[in-house]
Amino acid sequence: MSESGIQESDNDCPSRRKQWSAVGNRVTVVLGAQWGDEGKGKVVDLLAQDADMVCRCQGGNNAGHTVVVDSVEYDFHLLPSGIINPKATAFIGACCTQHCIVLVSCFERCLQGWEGRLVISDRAHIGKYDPGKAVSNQRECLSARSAFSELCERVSLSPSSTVFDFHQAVDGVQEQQRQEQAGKNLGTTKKGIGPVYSAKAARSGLRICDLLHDFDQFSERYKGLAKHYKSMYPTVVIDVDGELAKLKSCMERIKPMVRDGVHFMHEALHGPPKKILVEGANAALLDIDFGTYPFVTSSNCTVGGVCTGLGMPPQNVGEVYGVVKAYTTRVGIGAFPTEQSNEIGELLQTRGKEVGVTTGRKRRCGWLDLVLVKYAHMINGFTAIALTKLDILDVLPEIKVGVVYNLDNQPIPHFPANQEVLQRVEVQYDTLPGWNSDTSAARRFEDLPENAQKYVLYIEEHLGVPVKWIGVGKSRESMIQLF
Ligand code: 2SA
Ligand code: GDP
Ligand code: MG
Repeated sequence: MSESGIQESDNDCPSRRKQWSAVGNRVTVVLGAQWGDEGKGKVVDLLAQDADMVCRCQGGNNAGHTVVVDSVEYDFHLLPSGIINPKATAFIGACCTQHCIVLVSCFERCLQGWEGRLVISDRAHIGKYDPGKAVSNQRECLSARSAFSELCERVSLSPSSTVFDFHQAVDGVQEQQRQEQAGKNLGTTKKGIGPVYSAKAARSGLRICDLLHDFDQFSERYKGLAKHYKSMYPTVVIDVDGELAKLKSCMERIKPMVRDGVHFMHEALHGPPKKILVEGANAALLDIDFGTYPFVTSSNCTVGGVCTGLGMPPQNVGEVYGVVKAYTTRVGIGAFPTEQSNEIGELLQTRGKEVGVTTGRKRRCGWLDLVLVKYAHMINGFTAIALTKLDILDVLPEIKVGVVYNLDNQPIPHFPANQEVLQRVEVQYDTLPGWNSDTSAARRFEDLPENAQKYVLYIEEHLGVPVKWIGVGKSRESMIQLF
C-alpha cells in the first residue's frame, strides 16, 4: 500500500509481484480441432510416456480414443489414454460424466494397486450404472491389464446382467422423438451424455460426492430423478431398487479413489515439478457453445473446458496442441461443407478405416477444411499442431483444401453459427498436387515426398501455427516430430 492507502500497481513493486505470482506447473493440453477422431489418443499416448499425471476434463464414454502400441490396439472411452504409462496417475475431473462405478469395479478386479493410480473428482456427475457396459469396460480393462502384464482370472462382469439405465434409455427415446417430430435426430452415441449434462444444468444431477456422503439422501434424490424421467418418458423402464442396490455395493470400492478434485489439482500444480497432460474428448466443432449447434455434444471441448473441467486457473495452461486430421471426418448428423459423398469420400473412409470407436458407425469423409480449423484455432489458441493420417492421402493424384466459404457468391469472413447457413455455404478450394507414394515408413520430415512436405507447409502457412508432428500410420512410431 502507498501512503495514500491506494494499492500499488505491479509495476511499482516488481519484487512483490514476483513473490506472489508463482504460477506453478503448467498443463499440456491435447484438443481435437475438427469433429473428433483426429487421433487424439495417439498424440496423448506419445506425450504420456513420461507424464506424471494424465487427466480427462470433460465428456463421458461417448468418446473413443485409439492407441496402438506394439501392434495391440487399445480403445479408451472414459479413462485417459495416457493410463497406458504405468507410472502416470489418472485423474477424472469434475466436468466428466461417469459410469465409473462399473469401470472402477472392473479395474479393481483386474489391476493390483489400481486405486493408487486413479483419482476421481468428487464433483463429477454420475452418468449411469450399467453393467451391460461391462463388455466394453472389460475391453478397456483387459487392454490396460495386458499392458501392465498383470493377469487376473476374475474379470467376470456378466454382459447378460444388464440393468436398465435411464440416462442412456432417455437419450435413445429423445433421439426417436427428434426423428418423429422434426424428421431429424442429432446422431448421438446414445450413451446418455445429453441427459446427464441436462440434469447437471437443471441442478438435479447426482454427483460422486452425493453417492459417498449419505446413501439414504442419495437414494431419495435418485428416486426423484427417476420419477422425473418416468413422467417425461413413460416408456422408459427403470429398475430403481436394483440399480440402487448395485450403487450401494460399489460405493465402498470407489471411495479410495475419490478426492476433492480442486484440492488435488491445486496440489499437483503447486507441488514439485510434474508433467501433467490433459486429454480433450470430442472436439472444437462438437463443443456445446462453439460447435455446430445443435449437432454437438453436451460439454465444452475447447480450451475453456480444461479450466472448468479440472477446476484450475487459466495461467496454468501451457502448451495447447490441436490435433488435425489431414482430411475431415464427421460421425453423426449435421452440416459438413467439405464432405465428399462420392468416390473420394469412400476412398478416405475405406483407407482411413473411418468407423466410430464407440458405436461402430461409418464416419462421413471429406477434404480438409481450413476455414473450420482456423475457427478452432481462434477459440483454442493452438501453440502447435499434430497433423495426423497424412498417409491416408498417399494414393491421391491431387488434394483439395477448403480455404474460403462463399455465401450467395460472396466470401464470408467468419465461420457461421447458424446451421442452415452452414448448410448453404459453398466452399472455395485450393488444389495441391498429390505425391502418389507411400509415406508410412517416413520418420523425418525430409523422408516425405516433396509434395507431401508442401502440403504440410501449406497448412502451417495458412493457419499460422507450426506443425509439430505428422502422423503417417497408426502406431506410436509412425509419427514424425518436427521440433
Ligand atoms: P453425444 O453422444 O450426445 O455426445 O453425441 C452428440 C454429437 O457428438 C458426436 N460425438 C462424436 N463424434 C466423433 N467421435 C466420437 N466418439 C466416437 C469415436 C464416436 C462413435 O471415437 O468414434 O463411435 O460413433 C463422438 N462422440 C460424440 C456425435 O456423433 C453427435 O454428433
Ligand atoms: P480420437 O478420438 O481423436 O482419439 O481418434 P480415434 O481413435 O477415434 O480415431 C483415429 C483413428 O485413426 C484410430 O483408429 C487411430 O489408430 C488412427 N490413426 C491415428 N493417427 C493415425 C495416422 O497418422 N495414420 C493412420 N493411418 N491412422 C492413424
Ligand atoms: Mg474417437
